Amino acid sequence: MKVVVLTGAGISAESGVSTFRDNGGLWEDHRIEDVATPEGFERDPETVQRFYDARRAALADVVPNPAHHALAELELALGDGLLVVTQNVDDLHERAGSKRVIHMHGELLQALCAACETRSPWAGDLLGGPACPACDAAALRPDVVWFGEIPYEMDRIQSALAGADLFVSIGTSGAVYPAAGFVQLARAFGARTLELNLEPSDGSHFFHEARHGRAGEIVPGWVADLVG
Ligand code: BV8
Repeated sequence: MKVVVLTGAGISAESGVSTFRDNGGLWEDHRIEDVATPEGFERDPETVQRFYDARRAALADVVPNPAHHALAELELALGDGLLVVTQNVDDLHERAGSKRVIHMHGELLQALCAACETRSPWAGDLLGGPACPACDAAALRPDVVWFGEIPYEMDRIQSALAGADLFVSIGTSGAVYPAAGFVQLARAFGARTLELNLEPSDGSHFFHEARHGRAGEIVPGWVADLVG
């Protein structure tokens, strides 16, 4: 069986990672367009670097929750029959043991050099302009996909959706494209579609089935039903 799982901020909520839209459109007290757009970075790089430095540092204080662990167990059962596509930039899937993960919106623990485009693992701060490990330029930015930028590995994701028997969306509001359109693509290729979310998302009507509740509770239950 080929399963594609899309995850969003809701799967990390119970680990203590704040979601984007649960506090009235403000995100860590910033407007998204001020901190998650190239224009915002151009306008005020220090604020954006500080915003991502704080989120990168906060990863040390959070741990995977039962939903992340359930997906890692599902990968043990399905092997390359499971692909996790995450919109999240945290490393909680990997810390729970998932190996087959695509970070379509990048990762907090990587830095991207605006001069040579090399991506380097990065655990510290980027404020203050440290040198790029590859080209030495002081041109490092967070390796995350901002609004208006092209998500990573779209070809690989689209071919996985085309071959999926089952598409499951976990903890996402269905507000941001192209991720929010994956359910329609999967369904058009004949996949069954299931939404696991705290409450109906913007795209709920596209799904064959939905289970609502906290990811830490409903995801382990769904995995147990699937692989027994
Ligand atoms: C692109 C990385 C072209 C940074 C992020 C007009 C109409 C349609 C589209 C557009 C438009 N104008 C512009 C666009 C395109 C734009 C877009 O979609 N804008 C939206 C706002 C309208 N998209 C882009 O620009 C993308 N690029 O389109 O390029 C292209 C496309 C295809 C191919 C080639 C070229 C790039 C978008 C990426 C932006 N970067 N993040 C960072 O993280 O710092 S977006 C960010 O918000 C996240 O990554 C995530 O993707 C997104 C949505 O957040 P969610 O994960 O869904 O979280 P949210 O808070 O919204 O919801 C949480 C959900 O969990 C809720 O439903 C809640 O109920 C639930 N929940 C809460 N607690 C729990 C829970 N569920 C279970 N258990 C719980 N405990």
